[in-house]
Amino acid sequence: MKKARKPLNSHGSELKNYFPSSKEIMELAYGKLRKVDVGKKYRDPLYKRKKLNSEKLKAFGNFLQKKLFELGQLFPNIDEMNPFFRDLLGALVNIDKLKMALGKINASSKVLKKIRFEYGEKIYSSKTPDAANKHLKSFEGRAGSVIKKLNSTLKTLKEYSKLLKEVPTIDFNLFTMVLAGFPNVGKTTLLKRLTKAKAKISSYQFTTKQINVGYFELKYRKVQVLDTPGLLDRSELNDIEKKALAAVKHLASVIVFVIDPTMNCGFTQKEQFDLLAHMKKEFKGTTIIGVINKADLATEEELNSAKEKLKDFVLEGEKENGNNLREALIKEMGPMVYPATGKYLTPPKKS
Ligand SMILES: Nc1nc2c(ncn2[C@@H]2O[C@H](COP(=O)(O)OP(=O)(O)OP(=O)(O)O)[C@@H](O)[C@H]2O)c(=O)[nH]1
Ligand SMILES: [Mg+2]
Repeated sequence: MKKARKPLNSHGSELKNYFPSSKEIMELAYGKLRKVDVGKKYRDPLYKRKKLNSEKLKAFGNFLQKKLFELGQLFPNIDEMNPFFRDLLGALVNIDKLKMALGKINASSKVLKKIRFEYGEKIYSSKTPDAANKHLKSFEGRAGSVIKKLNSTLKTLKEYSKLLKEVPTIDFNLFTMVLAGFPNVGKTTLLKRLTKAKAKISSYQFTTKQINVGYFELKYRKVQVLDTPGLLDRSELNDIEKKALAAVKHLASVIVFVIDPTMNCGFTQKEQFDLLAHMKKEFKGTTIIGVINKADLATEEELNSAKEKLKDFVLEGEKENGNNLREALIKEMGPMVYPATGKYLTPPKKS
């Protein structure tokens, strides 16, 4: 039975395994070949040699074919991928190059299979033990050159496999809030206020380069928080920003747009509100909760100016400790029905 490919985000642990070069693959294959022994049960020298070499060819060829297959399987099937992962993958690697590399691995595996049968026949019909040895050697040479030609392809895949380890594990069934906003406004700080996620915070812009994931419970419901890299308000996105947008576009049950009303983040209020306006246009169907963060740092004037620009807002800062945002999210999540009784755990939203 054909083994199903695993989803993109389940590759983390496997990709920690060492990704071999073509030279290392050959060394492993020769290790398999050397172990082959047919014992003493065959008396006829020619028959024994043919049997031994056939077994060696099988061990050597099978190993190479299996190894290439396994390496190819470490990567997701791009055409059947979830749209979020596809967009994220596009920001991490060159998809065409990845497809080409996987295609080469696949084609080489087929070539190996073909020549394995070809040389298997030759060994089987050898007239002398020497001829059987010669055919085995030729097979080793041909298979070796197939693997050697893959060297740069394997290097590319090794590099890509490292990048794919950055892909987060995401539960597509959970209520998911995506933190978005300019760099340095406090998105990761909010993630940490709400969840126990381990993530890096610093006073530099673009601290978050990948998507951080955390979870917390709100009225008996598990909420997934995705903290994204900072976005700038411009049409040409870099790869870091593309990841943020992929999360917002495909995963957000609600977008939490974080605004730093002070100049502490390095951006003006105007720049941030312009981005918010663009996001509102771009993601019309998704609720955006505007959070005015760093309330502890902001002056009266800065706060008032931000509040004027937002019809509804949530005030956050060190003192608020995520509580105002929690309240806003409870409202947004709507009523929760307990499946066993059909009763509401949280009261239905009044419309
Ligand atoms: N005083 C104060 N500082 C804050 C608050 N929230 C965040 N900061 C500080 O602001 C800086 C940036 O915080 P981060 O959480 O890394 O910001 P970010 O939006 O995740 O930044 P990027 O990952 O670069 O996009 C850090 O120095 C934080 O300590 C807050 O509510 N009050
Ligand atoms: Mg961050």
